[in-house]
Amino acid sequence: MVVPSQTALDRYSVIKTCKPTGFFSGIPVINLTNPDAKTLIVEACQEFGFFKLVNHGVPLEFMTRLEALAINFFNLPQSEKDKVGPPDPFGYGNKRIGPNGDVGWIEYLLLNTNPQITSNKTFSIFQENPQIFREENGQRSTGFMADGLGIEPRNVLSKLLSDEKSDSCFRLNYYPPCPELQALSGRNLVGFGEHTDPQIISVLRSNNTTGLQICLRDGTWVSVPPDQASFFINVGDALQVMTNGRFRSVKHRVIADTMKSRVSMIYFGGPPLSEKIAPLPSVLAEGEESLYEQFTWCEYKNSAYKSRLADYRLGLFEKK
Ligand code: GA4
Repeated sequence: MVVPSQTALDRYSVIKTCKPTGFFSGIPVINLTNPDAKTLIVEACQEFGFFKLVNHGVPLEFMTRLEALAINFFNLPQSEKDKVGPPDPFGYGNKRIGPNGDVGWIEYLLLNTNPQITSNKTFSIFQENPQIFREENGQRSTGFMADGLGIEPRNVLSKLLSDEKSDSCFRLNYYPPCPELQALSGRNLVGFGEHTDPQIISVLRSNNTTGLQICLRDGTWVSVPPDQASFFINVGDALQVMTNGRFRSVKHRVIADTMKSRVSMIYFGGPPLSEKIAPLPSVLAEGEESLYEQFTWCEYKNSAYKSRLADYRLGLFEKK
């Protein structure tokens, strides 16, 4: 057994730990070619705010190639990586997440999906790829969501993601293994602390390493079995508001693995900055009022960047 030294422990001391939990077998799996897909997606978004997409049409080889590029980047000498950091908010980050003191056992690259905004050479390799996440998965899923909810027109959500002014971003996360700490305490390090995503939806693809956990309605945390061939979709805060609380913005977190590194890529689909975020009229029943004060995406994003990861960000916008 590896016995960790005091210095090794000091290195970890600011990062929270967490006991491993069992795999959850109840994650909804959606096959977009299934005629019931829209109904199943709506059910999944209401109950979990989360589902797994299979038969999405993106070849595994494409994802593996992208993953190899990401690993190449994270394997660069620290001094090279530091040249494209710190993230403000875009760029390379190491342990620090966001501007308000959150930390995790993670390295990452946060990119704007609009190439005009970040024109760095390191980033340009990845900048064409969010399109695959967005078009094949994000826009198709939101189309099914709108259909399932009976929203007219069907493209009202997906249009916000494809708008040339859409405020979306792409994130590459690298979670190194943490064997020393596990040996000492039987606990794992928290890679990315619990939070909800502020945007409309997030589309995630990871390698076959465990780590992602979601919080169920009753507050229990469960582990999502990894599947490198699939994509996972998260409902974000903006979509919770647009459905007047019918869809749940899912609380989730990532625990570092003891032995294997976890590599994930996530597209966060946000609307244009000036977009008003409010329940879609066709979602509301007769006489039903919005649960939230009206705000723009820009206002919500500014407020999110003043918060800590685990804060309940929608609370500030709920009607009293
Ligand atoms: C969570 C979802 C996305 O990863 C992200 C994150 C952002 C960041 O890492 O800079 C935030 C976090 C996320 C929510 C609250 C704020 C902003 C860190 C943080 C403490 C890129 C995003 O859009 O919001």
